[in-house]
Amino acid sequence: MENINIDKQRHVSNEIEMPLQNGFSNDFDESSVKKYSFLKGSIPRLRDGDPDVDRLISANKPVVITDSKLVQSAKDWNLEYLEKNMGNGKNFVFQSDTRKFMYHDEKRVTQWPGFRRPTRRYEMKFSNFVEMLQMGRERLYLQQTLNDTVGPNMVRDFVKFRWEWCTRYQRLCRWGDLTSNLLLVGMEGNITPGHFDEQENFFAQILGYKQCILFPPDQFECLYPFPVSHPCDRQSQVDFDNPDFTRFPKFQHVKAIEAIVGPGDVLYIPMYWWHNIESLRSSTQSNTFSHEVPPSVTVSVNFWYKAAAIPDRIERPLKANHKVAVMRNIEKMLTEVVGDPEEIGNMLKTITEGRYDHQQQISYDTYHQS
Ligand SMILES: O=C(O)CCC(=O)C(=O)O
Repeated sequence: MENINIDKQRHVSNEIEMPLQNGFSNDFDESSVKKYSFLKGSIPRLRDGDPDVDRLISANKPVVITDSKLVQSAKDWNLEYLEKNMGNGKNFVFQSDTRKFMYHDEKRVTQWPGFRRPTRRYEMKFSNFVEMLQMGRERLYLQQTLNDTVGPNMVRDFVKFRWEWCTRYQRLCRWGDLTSNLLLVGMEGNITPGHFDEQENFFAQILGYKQCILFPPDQFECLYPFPVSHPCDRQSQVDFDNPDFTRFPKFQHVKAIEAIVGPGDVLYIPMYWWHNIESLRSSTQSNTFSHEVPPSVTVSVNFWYKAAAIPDRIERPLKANHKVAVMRNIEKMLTEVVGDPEEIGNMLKTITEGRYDHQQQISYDTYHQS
Protein backbone atom coordinates (compact mmCIF):
# COMPACT_ATOMS: atom_id res chain seq x y z
CA MET A 1 0.00 0.00 0.00
CA GLU A 2 1.29 3.45 -0.81
CA ASN A 3 2.70 5.39 2.05
CA ILE A 4 -0.25 7.55 2.92
CA ASN A 5 -0.60 9.68 5.98
CA ILE A 6 -3.29 7.70 7.77
CA ASP A 7 -5.35 9.53 10.28
CA LYS A 8 -6.85 6.92 12.57
CA GLN A 9 -9.79 9.11 13.43
CA ARG A 10 -12.69 7.62 11.50
CA HIS A 11 -15.21 10.36 11.41
CA VAL A 12 -16.34 13.69 10.20
CA SER A 13 -15.54 16.75 12.20
CA ASN A 14 -18.37 19.02 13.22
CA GLU A 15 -17.08 21.97 11.25
CA ILE A 16 -19.68 21.84 8.52
CA GLU A 17 -20.84 25.39 8.10
CA MET A 18 -23.62 24.88 5.63
CA PRO A 19 -26.98 25.69 7.17
CA LEU A 20 -29.54 22.98 7.78
CA GLN A 21 -31.56 22.37 4.67
CA ASN A 22 -35.29 22.22 4.40
CA GLY A 23 -35.62 21.96 8.17
CA PHE A 24 -33.68 18.69 8.19
CA SER A 25 -30.56 18.33 10.23
CA ASN A 26 -27.64 16.86 8.32
CA ASP A 27 -27.05 13.73 10.32
CA PHE A 28 -26.43 10.16 9.32
CA ASP A 29 -27.31 6.92 10.99
CA GLU A 30 -24.08 5.43 12.41
CA SER A 31 -25.37 1.90 11.88
CA SER A 32 -25.44 2.42 8.10
CA VAL A 33 -21.64 2.91 8.01
CA LYS A 34 -20.01 -0.29 6.69
CA LYS A 35 -17.21 -1.83 8.73
CA TYR A 36 -15.18 -3.87 6.25
CA SER A 37 -12.09 -5.66 7.54
CA PHE A 38 -10.06 -4.16 4.68
CA LEU A 39 -10.50 -0.63 6.03
CA LYS A 40 -7.13 0.31 7.49
CA GLY A 41 -7.49 4.00 8.27
CA SER A 42 -8.99 7.34 7.42
CA ILE A 43 -8.39 9.73 4.60
CA PRO A 44 -6.85 12.91 6.08
CA ARG A 45 -9.44 15.58 6.77
CA LEU A 46 -7.99 19.07 6.57
CA ARG A 47 -9.20 22.65 6.49
CA ASP A 48 -8.81 24.58 3.27
CA GLY A 49 -5.59 26.60 3.53
CA ASP A 50 -3.69 23.92 5.48
CA PRO A 51 -0.38 23.54 3.57
CA ASP A 52 -0.79 19.75 3.74
CA VAL A 53 -3.78 20.02 1.38
CA ASP A 54 -1.49 21.29 -1.40
CA ARG A 55 1.14 18.69 -0.52
CA LEU A 56 -1.33 15.79 -0.69
CA ILE A 57 -3.07 16.89 -3.88
CA SER A 58 0.27 17.54 -5.61
CA ALA A 59 1.37 14.03 -4.61
CA ASN A 60 -1.86 12.46 -5.98
CA LYS A 61 -3.00 11.47 -2.49
CA PRO A 62 -6.67 11.70 -1.43
CA VAL A 63 -7.75 14.28 1.12
CA VAL A 64 -11.06 15.63 2.41
CA ILE A 65 -10.98 19.41 2.33
CA THR A 66 -13.33 21.22 4.67
CA ASP A 67 -14.40 24.87 4.47
CA SER A 68 -13.37 25.31 0.84
CA LYS A 69 -16.81 26.82 0.06
CA LEU A 70 -16.41 25.34 -3.43
CA VAL A 71 -20.13 24.64 -3.76
CA GLN A 72 -21.47 26.96 -1.04
CA SER A 73 -23.75 28.54 -3.66
CA ALA A 74 -25.44 25.13 -4.10
CA LYS A 75 -26.30 24.80 -0.42
CA ASP A 76 -30.05 24.86 -1.22
CA TRP A 77 -29.91 22.04 -3.74
CA ASN A 78 -32.36 19.68 -2.09
CA LEU A 79 -35.04 17.72 -3.94
CA GLU A 80 -37.60 20.52 -3.78
CA TYR A 81 -35.17 23.17 -5.07
CA LEU A 82 -33.85 20.91 -7.81
CA GLU A 83 -37.38 20.06 -8.93
CA LYS A 84 -38.17 23.77 -9.28
CA ASN A 85 -34.89 24.77 -10.89
CA MET A 86 -33.43 21.92 -12.96
CA GLY A 87 -35.41 23.04 -16.00
CA ASN A 88 -37.22 20.86 -18.49
CA GLY A 89 -34.21 18.99 -19.88
CA LYS A 90 -34.03 15.21 -19.67
CA ASN A 91 -31.82 13.58 -17.06
CA PHE A 92 -30.20 10.16 -16.94
CA VAL A 93 -31.79 8.10 -14.19
CA PHE A 94 -30.53 4.60 -13.42
CA GLN A 95 -32.68 1.90 -11.87
CA SER A 96 -31.17 -1.09 -10.11
CA ASP A 97 -32.73 -4.28 -8.71
CA THR A 98 -30.09 -4.24 -5.97
CA ARG A 99 -28.55 -1.37 -4.01
CA LYS A 100 -25.59 -1.39 -6.39
CA PHE A 101 -25.27 0.86 -9.43
CA MET A 102 -22.34 -0.52 -11.37
CA TYR A 103 -21.44 1.56 -14.42
CA HIS A 104 -21.47 -0.12 -17.82
CA ASP A 105 -20.74 1.17 -21.30
CA GLU A 106 -23.87 0.68 -23.41
CA LYS A 107 -21.84 0.76 -26.65
CA ARG A 108 -19.98 -2.42 -25.69
CA VAL A 109 -22.96 -4.48 -24.59
CA THR A 110 -23.52 -6.22 -27.95
CA GLN A 111 -19.85 -7.23 -28.16
CA TRP A 112 -20.22 -9.35 -25.01
CA PRO A 113 -22.89 -11.99 -25.64
CA GLY A 114 -24.61 -13.02 -22.45
CA PHE A 115 -23.81 -9.75 -20.68
CA ARG A 116 -26.58 -8.73 -18.30
CA ARG A 117 -26.92 -5.02 -17.67
CA PRO A 118 -26.44 -4.27 -13.95
CA THR A 119 -28.79 -1.26 -14.23
CA ARG A 120 -31.38 0.15 -16.63
CA ARG A 121 -31.00 3.71 -17.86
CA TYR A 122 -33.93 6.06 -18.42
CA GLU A 123 -34.11 9.66 -19.58
CA MET A 124 -36.68 11.79 -17.80
CA LYS A 125 -37.50 15.26 -16.54
CA PHE A 126 -36.50 15.96 -12.95
CA SER A 127 -40.15 16.19 -11.92
CA ASN A 128 -40.75 12.62 -13.18
CA PHE A 129 -37.75 11.44 -11.21
CA VAL A 130 -39.22 13.00 -8.04
CA GLU A 131 -42.58 11.35 -8.76
CA MET A 132 -40.92 7.98 -9.12
CA LEU A 133 -38.97 8.53 -5.90
CA GLN A 134 -42.18 9.37 -4.10
CA MET A 135 -43.87 6.22 -5.36
CA GLY A 136 -41.02 4.38 -3.67
CA ARG A 137 -41.23 1.28 -5.82
CA GLU A 138 -37.77 1.31 -7.30
CA ARG A 139 -34.20 2.01 -6.37
CA LEU A 140 -33.08 4.99 -8.45
CA TYR A 141 -29.97 7.11 -8.97
CA LEU A 142 -29.98 10.30 -11.04
CA GLN A 143 -26.59 10.97 -12.63
CA GLN A 144 -26.68 13.93 -14.97
CA THR A 145 -23.93 16.13 -16.36
CA LEU A 146 -24.80 19.75 -15.60
CA ASN A 147 -25.57 21.49 -18.88
CA ASP A 148 -27.31 24.57 -20.26
CA THR A 149 -30.82 23.15 -19.82
CA VAL A 150 -30.82 24.00 -16.10
CA GLY A 151 -32.99 26.91 -14.98
CA PRO A 152 -31.67 30.46 -14.31
CA ASN A 153 -31.36 30.03 -10.54
CA MET A 154 -29.16 27.01 -10.98
CA VAL A 155 -27.08 28.78 -13.62
CA ARG A 156 -26.54 31.56 -11.06
CA ASP A 157 -25.52 29.03 -8.38
CA PHE A 158 -23.21 27.26 -10.83
CA VAL A 159 -21.49 30.49 -11.87
CA LYS A 160 -20.94 31.24 -8.18
CA PHE A 161 -19.07 27.97 -7.53
CA ARG A 162 -15.64 28.94 -6.21
CA TRP A 163 -14.02 28.28 -9.59
CA GLU A 164 -10.81 30.07 -8.63
CA TRP A 165 -10.31 27.42 -5.92
CA CYS A 166 -10.31 24.53 -8.44
CA THR A 167 -8.39 26.47 -11.05
CA ARG A 168 -5.57 27.01 -8.56
CA TYR A 169 -5.19 23.21 -8.18
CA GLN A 170 -5.62 22.66 -11.90
CA ARG A 171 -2.58 24.95 -12.44
CA LEU A 172 -0.58 23.70 -9.47
CA CYS A 173 -0.92 20.07 -10.59
CA ARG A 174 -0.85 20.85 -14.34
CA TRP A 175 -4.15 19.06 -14.93
CA GLY A 176 -5.85 19.44 -18.28
CA ASP A 177 -9.30 20.95 -18.86
CA LEU A 178 -12.36 20.48 -16.71
CA THR A 179 -14.36 17.89 -18.67
CA SER A 180 -17.68 17.87 -16.78
CA ASN A 181 -19.61 18.30 -13.57
CA LEU A 182 -21.76 15.29 -12.79
CA LEU A 183 -24.77 15.88 -10.53
CA LEU A 184 -25.62 12.81 -8.45
CA VAL A 185 -28.98 12.59 -6.68
CA GLY A 186 -29.33 9.24 -4.97
CA MET A 187 -31.45 7.37 -2.49
CA GLU A 188 -29.94 6.45 0.85
CA GLY A 189 -28.33 3.02 0.67
CA ASN A 190 -27.34 3.40 -3.00
CA ILE A 191 -23.86 2.10 -3.72
CA THR A 192 -21.52 2.95 -6.56
CA PRO A 193 -19.31 -0.15 -6.45
CA GLY A 194 -15.50 -0.15 -6.58
CA HIS A 195 -14.05 1.33 -9.75
CA PHE A 196 -11.45 3.84 -10.85
CA ASP A 197 -11.64 6.75 -13.27
CA GLU A 198 -9.10 8.06 -15.73
CA GLN A 199 -9.62 11.62 -14.57
CA GLU A 200 -8.82 13.73 -11.53
CA ASN A 201 -11.87 14.38 -9.38
CA PHE A 202 -12.95 16.98 -6.83
CA PHE A 203 -16.01 15.29 -5.35
CA ALA A 204 -18.18 17.88 -3.59
CA GLN A 205 -20.90 16.80 -1.17
CA ILE A 206 -23.98 18.98 -0.92
CA LEU A 207 -26.74 17.10 0.90
CA GLY A 208 -26.60 14.00 3.07
CA TYR A 209 -23.60 11.84 3.84
CA LYS A 210 -21.59 9.30 1.90
CA GLN A 211 -19.09 6.69 2.99
CA CYS A 212 -16.23 6.86 0.51
CA ILE A 213 -13.80 3.92 0.47
CA LEU A 214 -10.62 4.44 -1.53
CA PHE A 215 -7.94 1.95 -2.60
CA PRO A 216 -4.59 3.14 -3.99
CA PRO A 217 -3.59 2.16 -7.54
CA ASP A 218 -1.08 -0.36 -6.15
CA GLN A 219 -4.05 -2.49 -5.01
CA PHE A 220 -4.94 -3.17 -8.67
CA GLU A 221 -4.13 -6.89 -8.54
CA CYS A 222 -6.32 -7.41 -5.46
CA LEU A 223 -9.33 -5.78 -7.12
CA TYR A 224 -9.59 -7.80 -10.34
CA PRO A 225 -10.96 -5.29 -12.85
CA PHE A 226 -13.00 -6.52 -15.83
CA PRO A 227 -11.06 -6.73 -19.15
CA VAL A 228 -10.56 -3.34 -20.85
CA SER A 229 -12.95 -4.20 -23.68
CA HIS A 230 -15.73 -5.30 -21.31
CA PRO A 231 -18.77 -3.04 -20.77
CA CYS A 232 -17.69 -2.83 -17.09
CA ASP A 233 -14.10 -1.81 -17.84
CA ARG A 234 -12.49 -0.05 -14.80
CA GLN A 235 -14.93 -1.73 -12.39
CA SER A 236 -13.89 -4.39 -9.86
CA GLN A 237 -15.37 -7.84 -10.47
CA VAL A 238 -15.39 -8.46 -6.72
CA ASP A 239 -18.62 -8.09 -4.78
CA PHE A 240 -17.25 -6.39 -1.65
CA ASP A 241 -20.20 -7.58 0.46
CA ASN A 242 -19.86 -11.19 -0.61
CA PRO A 243 -16.37 -11.73 -2.07
CA ASP A 244 -15.63 -14.95 -3.93
CA PHE A 245 -12.15 -15.75 -2.61
CA THR A 246 -11.82 -18.77 -4.89
CA ARG A 247 -11.99 -16.59 -8.00
CA PHE A 248 -10.43 -13.52 -6.42
CA PRO A 249 -7.98 -14.81 -3.74
CA LYS A 250 -5.89 -11.62 -3.53
CA PHE A 251 -8.93 -9.64 -2.42
CA GLN A 252 -8.27 -11.15 1.03
CA HIS A 253 -5.20 -8.91 1.27
CA VAL A 254 -6.71 -5.70 -0.10
CA LYS A 255 -6.25 -2.50 1.95
CA ALA A 256 -8.35 0.63 1.81
CA ILE A 257 -8.86 3.95 3.55
CA GLU A 258 -12.15 5.73 4.07
CA ALA A 259 -13.87 9.03 4.72
CA ILE A 260 -17.39 10.07 5.47
CA VAL A 261 -18.21 13.19 3.55
CA GLY A 262 -21.04 15.55 4.42
CA PRO A 263 -22.38 18.90 3.21
CA GLY A 264 -19.58 21.31 2.33
CA ASP A 265 -16.83 18.67 2.16
CA VAL A 266 -14.73 18.15 -0.96
CA LEU A 267 -12.96 14.81 -1.43
CA TYR A 268 -10.03 14.76 -3.83
CA ILE A 269 -10.16 11.39 -5.65
CA PRO A 270 -6.91 11.06 -7.59
CA MET A 271 -6.95 9.41 -11.01
CA TYR A 272 -6.62 5.58 -10.85
CA TRP A 273 -7.63 5.46 -7.18
CA TRP A 274 -10.43 2.92 -6.78
CA HIS A 275 -13.52 4.18 -5.01
CA ASN A 276 -16.66 2.59 -3.60
CA ILE A 277 -19.24 5.16 -2.53
CA GLU A 278 -22.33 4.50 -0.44
CA SER A 279 -25.10 6.97 0.46
CA LEU A 280 -25.63 6.70 4.20
CA ARG A 281 -28.98 6.51 5.89
CA SER A 282 -30.14 9.78 7.34
CA SER A 283 -31.06 9.76 10.98
CA THR A 284 -33.51 12.60 10.50
CA GLN A 285 -34.70 12.83 6.89
CA SER A 286 -37.66 10.69 5.99
CA ASN A 287 -37.03 7.22 4.70
CA THR A 288 -40.66 6.48 4.10
CA PHE A 289 -42.13 7.71 0.85
CA SER A 290 -45.16 9.93 0.89
CA HIS A 291 -46.25 13.11 -0.80
CA GLU A 292 -46.13 15.08 2.44
CA VAL A 293 -42.53 14.24 3.34
CA PRO A 294 -39.80 14.40 0.70
CA PRO A 295 -37.77 11.19 0.48
CA SER A 296 -34.28 11.12 1.90
CA VAL A 297 -31.67 11.72 -0.79
CA THR A 298 -28.00 12.57 -1.09
CA VAL A 299 -26.79 15.24 -3.50
CA SER A 300 -23.21 15.56 -4.81
CA VAL A 301 -21.47 17.31 -7.70
CA ASN A 302 -18.12 16.22 -9.01
CA PHE A 303 -15.50 18.16 -10.94
CA TRP A 304 -13.67 15.92 -13.41
CA TYR A 305 -10.38 17.16 -14.84
CA LYS A 306 -8.21 15.68 -17.56
CA ALA A 307 -4.96 14.23 -16.29
CA ALA A 308 -1.66 16.10 -16.36
CA ALA A 309 0.46 15.51 -19.48
CA ILE A 310 2.92 12.61 -19.30
CA PRO A 311 6.30 13.93 -18.10
CA ASP A 312 9.09 14.16 -20.69
CA ARG A 313 11.33 11.92 -18.63
CA ILE A 314 9.85 8.70 -17.20
CA GLU A 315 11.18 8.04 -13.71
CA ARG A 316 11.99 4.46 -12.72
CA PRO A 317 10.86 2.52 -10.79
CA LEU A 318 7.45 3.36 -12.20
CA LYS A 319 4.82 4.53 -9.75
CA ALA A 320 1.68 2.36 -9.34
CA ASN A 321 -0.52 4.80 -11.30
CA HIS A 322 1.94 4.78 -14.23
CA LYS A 323 2.04 0.98 -14.15
CA VAL A 324 -1.75 0.87 -14.40
CA ALA A 325 -1.62 3.21 -17.40
CA VAL A 326 1.02 1.04 -19.12
CA MET A 327 -0.88 -2.20 -18.40
CA ARG A 328 -4.09 -0.72 -19.78
CA ASN A 329 -2.35 0.43 -22.94
CA ILE A 330 -0.83 -3.01 -23.55
CA GLU A 331 -4.22 -4.64 -22.97
CA LYS A 332 -5.92 -2.14 -25.32
CA MET A 333 -3.38 -2.77 -28.08
CA LEU A 334 -3.80 -6.53 -27.77
CA THR A 335 -7.57 -6.10 -27.83
CA GLU A 336 -7.33 -4.13 -31.05
CA VAL A 337 -5.14 -6.71 -32.77
CA VAL A 338 -6.50 -9.97 -31.35
CA GLY A 339 -10.12 -9.19 -30.53
CA ASP A 340 -11.21 -12.33 -28.70
CA PRO A 341 -10.79 -11.72 -24.93
CA GLU A 342 -10.13 -15.40 -24.21
CA GLU A 343 -7.30 -15.44 -26.73
CA ILE A 344 -5.88 -12.27 -25.15
CA GLY A 345 -5.89 -13.97 -21.75
CA ASN A 346 -4.03 -17.00 -23.17
CA MET A 347 -1.45 -14.80 -24.85
CA LEU A 348 -0.82 -12.76 -21.72
CA LYS A 349 -0.33 -15.97 -19.73
CA THR A 350 2.06 -17.33 -22.38
CA ILE A 351 4.13 -14.16 -22.20
CA THR A 352 4.55 -14.41 -18.43
CA GLU A 353 4.11 -17.95 -17.14
CA GLY A 354 7.39 -19.49 -16.03
CA ARG A 355 9.38 -16.69 -17.62
CA TYR A 356 9.43 -13.83 -15.16
CA ASP A 357 9.26 -15.97 -12.03
CA HIS A 358 12.70 -15.83 -10.37
CA GLN A 359 12.23 -19.12 -8.49
CA GLN A 360 11.74 -21.12 -11.64
CA GLN A 361 13.88 -19.17 -14.04
CA ILE A 362 16.73 -21.13 -15.59
CA SER A 363 19.55 -18.69 -16.09
CA TYR A 364 21.24 -18.53 -19.44
CA ASP A 365 24.49 -19.87 -17.86
CA THR A 366 22.89 -22.87 -16.13
CA TYR A 367 21.09 -23.80 -19.34
CA HIS A 368 24.28 -23.72 -21.39
CA GLN A 369 26.40 -25.61 -18.84
CA SER A 370 24.18 -28.70 -18.87
O1 LIG B 1 -21.19 9.31 -5.57
C1 LIG B 1 -21.26 8.27 -6.20
O2 LIG B 1 -22.15 7.45 -6.01
C2 LIG B 1 -20.24 7.95 -7.25
C3 LIG B 1 -19.33 9.09 -7.62
C4 LIG B 1 -18.14 8.66 -8.43
O3 LIG B 1 -17.87 7.49 -8.61
C5 LIG B 1 -17.28 9.69 -9.00
O4 LIG B 1 -17.53 10.90 -8.84
O5 LIG B 1 -16.30 9.30 -9.68
